[in-house]
Amino acid sequence: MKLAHHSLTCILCYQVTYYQMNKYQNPEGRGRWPRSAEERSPGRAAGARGWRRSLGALSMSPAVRKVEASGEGRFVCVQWEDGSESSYPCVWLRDSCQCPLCFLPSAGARRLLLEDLDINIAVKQVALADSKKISITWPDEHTSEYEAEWLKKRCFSEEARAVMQADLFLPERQYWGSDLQLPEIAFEEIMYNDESAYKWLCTLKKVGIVLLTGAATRQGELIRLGHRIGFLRLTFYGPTWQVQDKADANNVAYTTGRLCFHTDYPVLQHPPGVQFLHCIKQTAAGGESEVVDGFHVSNKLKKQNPEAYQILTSTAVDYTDVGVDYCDFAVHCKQTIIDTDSRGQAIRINFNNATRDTVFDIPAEKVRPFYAALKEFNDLLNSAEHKFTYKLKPGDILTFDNWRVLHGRQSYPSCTEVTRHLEGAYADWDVVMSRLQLLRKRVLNRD
Ligand code: OGA
Ligand code: NM2
Ligand code: ZN
Ligand code: ZN
Repeated sequence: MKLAHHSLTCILCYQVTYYQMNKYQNPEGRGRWPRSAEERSPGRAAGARGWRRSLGALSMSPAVRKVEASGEGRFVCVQWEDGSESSYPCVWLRDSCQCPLCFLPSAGARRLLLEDLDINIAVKQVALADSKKISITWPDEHTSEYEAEWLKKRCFSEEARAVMQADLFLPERQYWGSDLQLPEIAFEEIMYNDESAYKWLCTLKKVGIVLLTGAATRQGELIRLGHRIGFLRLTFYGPTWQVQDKADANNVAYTTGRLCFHTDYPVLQHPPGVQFLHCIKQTAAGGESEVVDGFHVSNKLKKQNPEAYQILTSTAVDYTDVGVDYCDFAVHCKQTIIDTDSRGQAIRINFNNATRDTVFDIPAEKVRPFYAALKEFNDLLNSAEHKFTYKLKPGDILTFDNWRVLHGRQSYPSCTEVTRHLEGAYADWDVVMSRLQLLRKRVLNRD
């Protein structure tokens, strides 16, 4: 009864499905992906090789030569015009049905419930609707259609998956040391020009640091920058925060003292992914900024002293921050100094020596080896080969990956007047990556 209704409705909706699927996936109904950025604006796409590479992988408008069921109907095998083949598990095909009963196009989300998915499902019939579309009839007479291009992108081969994942997560990294050529873009450019904003965020993801120049030397510019990407990350130090020498400072950053290499806010379970430091006023003497590529140094440590690396990637360190600012706070958290992914690659550094707690929840005999490992990491961070020094000028906004780049500052003379003032703010990588993907679609005409 339910099934009959389901398939009937599905057939009735078919025209709608077809239209909505296209609208969702390719609103302007283009037959091919657009030209490269370089083609569209010659000379403006310097450094755009990365864009073209990913475009190349997506620019195919594949045609299907043949489609058939295989593996006792548990797979659908697509033979492409170029001779290659892709095999799709039926359970995934059924789960991914794009009809209006199974999929809500306005949300781009699955309506189908897992309860209603038969994981042993096999196709009843599979056919080529045309060279750009396949059609499947399921045992309950429900029918599904899949566009060739949509299928090709979702091919399960290792290579195709790698292309798709690279497109979604932009994992490419350019490691650097003291030789860093600090990437620079004019602040107003990224505020009003999508191509510049796209380049800013691509570089921020790949290199981990970009200097924006020529901002007004007043508070509030980071609020504007926050609106440009979406929104800023609020913390206990406020929506934005003022780095200057303060009486009864509630953080070591708010003194004139030297700050050794750190990432901000490892006391939060999800430390801010991106940090902005806007120089409003700079002291004549001292106050230079230092930055270092924490991922590059982690790789070095792993090679140089695997045991130290093992300690720093496995020891949970206690952090604490107690005080009053935006509101009162008493925060505690455990973090490993170096977070790694399932393949052992460093994905986040969590190190601020100032907020590392005196409470240390490890057996006494492991304490000294931990300090030895941390010292070795710290020595590598500070080596002349790895650290890059730059003195911010009023109007500069340093933007950097707070999960990757450790930063510090040299001390400067204390004075009754404020001689140095930075406004700071955070953003989450979720928000930044979201803006990056939207800009990419717009800049590359891919919406
Ligand atoms: C901070 C910080 C750097 C500086 O506020 O966390 O690292 O140059 N400031 O003052
Ligand atoms: N400030 C700069 O981990 C930290 O305490 C970083 C945060 C005070 C907002 C400093
Ligand atoms: Zn369906
Ligand atoms: Zn800091």
